[in-house]
Amino acid sequence: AFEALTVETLPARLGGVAALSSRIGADASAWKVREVGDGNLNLVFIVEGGEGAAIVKQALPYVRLVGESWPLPLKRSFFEYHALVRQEARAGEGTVPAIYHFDEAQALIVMEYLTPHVILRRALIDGRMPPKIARDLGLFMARTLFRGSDLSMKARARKEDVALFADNAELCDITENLVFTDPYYEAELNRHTTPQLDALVAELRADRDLKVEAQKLKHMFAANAETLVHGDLHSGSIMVTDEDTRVIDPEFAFYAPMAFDVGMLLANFWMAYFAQAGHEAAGDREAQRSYLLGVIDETWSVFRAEFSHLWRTERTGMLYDRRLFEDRGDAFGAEQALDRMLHDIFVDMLGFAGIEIHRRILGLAHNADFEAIEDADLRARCEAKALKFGRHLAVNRERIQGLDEANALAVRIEKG
Ligand code: SR1
Ligand code: MG
Repeated sequence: AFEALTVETLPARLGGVAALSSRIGADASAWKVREVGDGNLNLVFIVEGGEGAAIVKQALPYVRLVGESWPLPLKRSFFEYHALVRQEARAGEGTVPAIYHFDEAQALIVMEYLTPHVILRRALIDGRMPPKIARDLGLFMARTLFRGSDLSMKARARKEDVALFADNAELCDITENLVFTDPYYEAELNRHTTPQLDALVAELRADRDLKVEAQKLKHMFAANAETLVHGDLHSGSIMVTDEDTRVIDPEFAFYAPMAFDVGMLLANFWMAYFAQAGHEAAGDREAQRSYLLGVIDETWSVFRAEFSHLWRTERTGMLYDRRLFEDRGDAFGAEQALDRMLHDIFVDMLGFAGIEIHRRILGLAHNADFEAIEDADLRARCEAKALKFGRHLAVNRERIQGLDEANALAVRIEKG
């Protein structure tokens, strides 16, 4: 039966797991164990032995952030494991942590301890500018999203995978409610930590156009099983050094629109941008702002270029079948179809980004970019700008011509 690990019980319980002891040292009584989970859902242990270290991540049967009153299936660990396997196969070794062992009954994954990596969100708050993230994340998204779709996979294999991940419904339900619905009414779980925002929050909750767009985006998320998305690709789900970028925590993996991962990621970069005024002590904030806008721009262009490359070289699925175009030369219609698809991803990405920004300020799950700003007036000013920007993206996304326009708007809002 499932039993949650503790710092005390872990060595005795996992001492016999060869995949762990062979890596970190066979004498489990000498292991040093720390629980370091600071996310909303799970236990995370760093286990150090004489010969190395590993991470043990274990799901709990409830939402850690809220407590036992909110049960959550242990099976999310199964989906995380299967998502990591697929992401590594699609994006390449070294893009996610290596997996050493999976125990479905105990809902635990033993995986690579990434060091000296830090969580990207923390790095950005501290004023660091990891140089490779845009390229690494643009490639990661293009490869996982393209190769998990009907553009690449065989139709039956993809349909079977859609069926497998369909059982991750409770995690999807969290996204469907916390991201797309709760922020736009007085939901019980909502909290905004800044009373100075009350008037703006009331205005947003009375904003008919915004509500309609939020529901339209929710409909897309729920009804468009386009590809296997990470499902929670924010800057807290990425670990970095200056040389290396790893995507972690895909327990929300599900078949959903490609634009969802891209939108969530860029939203978190835009939130980091609007939070800069609250972290002046950590360095040159103007330089950090330009860096972030550059990262947003480059992530999208790398995504676009790699997606286009895969489209031209790896279209092995049933969609946009080469035979349709090849009799007149592949560029005849395939390039036109590619342009349309990238345009749709771009527009939907902006919408998902706007909604993600709102939910991190108005909903249950906040982020440290804003929460770490102690001065409530300053925090409110940062959050209000982000909310205004998010609203514009969600409502006017079809009229935004490119990332330059979106970034220029962010700059205008930031400067007031
Ligand atoms: C109750 S879970 C809240 C949030 O934490 C996760 O990281 C996801 O972002 C989810 O929406
Ligand atoms: Mg997570």
